[in-house]
Amino acid sequence: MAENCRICNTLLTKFLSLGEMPIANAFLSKCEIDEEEYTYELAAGFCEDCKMVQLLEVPPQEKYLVPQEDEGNRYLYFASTSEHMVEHFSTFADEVTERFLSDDPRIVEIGSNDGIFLKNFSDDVDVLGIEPANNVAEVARERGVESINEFFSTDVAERIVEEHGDVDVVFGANTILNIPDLHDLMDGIDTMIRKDGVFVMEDPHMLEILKKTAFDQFYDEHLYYFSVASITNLVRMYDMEIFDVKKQPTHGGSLRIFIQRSNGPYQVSDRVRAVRSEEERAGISDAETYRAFSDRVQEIRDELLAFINAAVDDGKRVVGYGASSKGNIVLNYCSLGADVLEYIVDNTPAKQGTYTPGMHVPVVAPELFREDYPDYALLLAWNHAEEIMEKEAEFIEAGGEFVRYIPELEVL
Ligand code: DWN
Repeated sequence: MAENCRICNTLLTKFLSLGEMPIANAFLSKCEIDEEEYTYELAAGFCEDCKMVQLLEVPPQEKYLVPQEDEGNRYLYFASTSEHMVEHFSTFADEVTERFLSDDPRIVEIGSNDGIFLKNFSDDVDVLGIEPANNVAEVARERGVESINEFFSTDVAERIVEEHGDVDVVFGANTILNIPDLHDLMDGIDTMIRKDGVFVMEDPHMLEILKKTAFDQFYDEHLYYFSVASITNLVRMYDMEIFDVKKQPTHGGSLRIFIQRSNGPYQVSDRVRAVRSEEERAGISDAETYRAFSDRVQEIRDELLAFINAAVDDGKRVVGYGASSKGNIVLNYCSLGADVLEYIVDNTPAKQGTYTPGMHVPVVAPELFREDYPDYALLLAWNHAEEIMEKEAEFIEAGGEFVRYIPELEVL
């Protein structure tokens, strides 16, 4: 378990432990549920020097990118399962085309998943996805997105520049936080982007995690929880700077951060200072803020358990909605199993018919939910609440109720 910051080597201040956890995305087949599952201590620390919030123990990536018998590996998250996310990346592709592409346009995406972003560019733009999950990259290729099956590294960056040339834009959405060695990442970015090139990263924003007490963002895949404060310190080590930031509603509150070489062509937007000030007012640089966060996490658990136990005692039927990685953290941290949650609804075919890691709640298709509505549906994918509630309007009309626990317990 790391005691020192992976960015600047300062001793970390541990502030959160959610106990022994299975891998959040390691859904099990029926014959696997009797086997022992890999677990680790899910704990996080804060660096009082460079302000980076990070996981203390980093489980091996093969635990969620599961090796397959026929070689390769398999990952169970397909970004295009959400129509809102499809729209979100299409809009950003338009912005990239307008703001950042040169006459010899070239884009690389780190963690390109099923091609949700890169598929939006016209044929005259040279796009390349880097996606370590074989099954997910295959879907991207079917959509016409050239994808290489590797983890990003400086070596990969050098090869890309040799084979394709340097690039206008490197983008990573919900991926940069997964990369253990951010120094190697930054070396790779430095290798790939042109003199006037940009690096854009988009990940859950630590400010929003604090505001919403979104403790379920902490899990094995998410090694870092970024802020303008921490990323400013990281990119400065590579003679780069943040020139713009844009808040995004996705994944519970994300921040899109635009980075260029120091004194690059883009003027530094006022938004950078505004978000940085907001972070400071919220105590992002103060260890006490994180200790208070940890206390609020326990309060949410107590309230959620009290609600579910009362509902079950009252003879109500409760299910989960959205077999998200985040949901599995909540189920395990609160010990919510199949004795209280009948099943979890999910529209990802690869998850249907499996059991959740640790608590072994069965995952079913939405059709089963619609056949015989329960009383309550716990929004385990609370970040998609609007989209899910739109799709399941009939459940609400039939008297069913959605329940959310982030930012606080609420029957919707
Ligand atoms: O950071 C990550 C994000 C981007 O995706 C990864 N580490 C892994 C994954 O996290 P997650 O599993 O918590 O993501 P979501 O998007 O919150 O998962 C939502 C789940 O809900 C998916 O399994 C799909 C499902 N879903 C559904 O059943 N009906 C989603 C929508 C929108 C729906 O209408």
